[in-house]
Amino acid sequence: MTRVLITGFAPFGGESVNPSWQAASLVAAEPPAGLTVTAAELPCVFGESVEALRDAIRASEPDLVLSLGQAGGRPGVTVERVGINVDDARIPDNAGNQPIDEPVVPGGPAAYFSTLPVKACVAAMREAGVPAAVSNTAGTFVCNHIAYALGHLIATEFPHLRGGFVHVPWAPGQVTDGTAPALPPATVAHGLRALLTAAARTPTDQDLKVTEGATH
Ligand code: PCA
Repeated sequence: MTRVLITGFAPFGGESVNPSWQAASLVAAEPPAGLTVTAAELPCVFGESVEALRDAIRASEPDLVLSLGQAGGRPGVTVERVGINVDDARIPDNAGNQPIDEPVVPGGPAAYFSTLPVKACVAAMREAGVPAAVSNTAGTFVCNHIAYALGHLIATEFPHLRGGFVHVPWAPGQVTDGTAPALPPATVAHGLRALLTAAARTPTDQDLKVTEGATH
């Protein structure tokens, strides 16, 4: 049995839901075969979110951590390749913090790569019929903060762990004016089950060698 911790974020930016937490809850309620899945909701707050992530890892002792966040405007589920050591907030977080060009971890490395097999994860979601792509930037807000902090926790405190970050699109109820793409959380959850199954059976150093390069 592979033990999985899946995290989603609380709503932020004045929204009433966050599809990352909706999808995380759905996966935990109906996990894929062979996996036990625990879900934890992280506050959308710099710093506090990292403490909540560390507490959830200690409590659930996972083999694999998948952290999710909302990326409004993206048309598919995006598997982040990298988290960078910078907080540069476009809007305040849920506690009113708005850091500009501060490190996530002072003195830490510039970046951490995902320790999930990102291309196998994308391929598995596509095979499940869910639009997916590799992303080379998680932005510079709280999601990147957690993508980087997860890499740092793995590098410094939980060396047996593998983990990575995935952004999910808006849910249909969040965009009703027809100008932006949306994906139901149930569809996202269906793709994430396939992603987790692939991640559990694919060692990170045996990821697929397939073209996913992008100009962004
Ligand atoms: N998305 C934000 C933070 C929380 C979330 O769900 C982001 O992309 O940084």
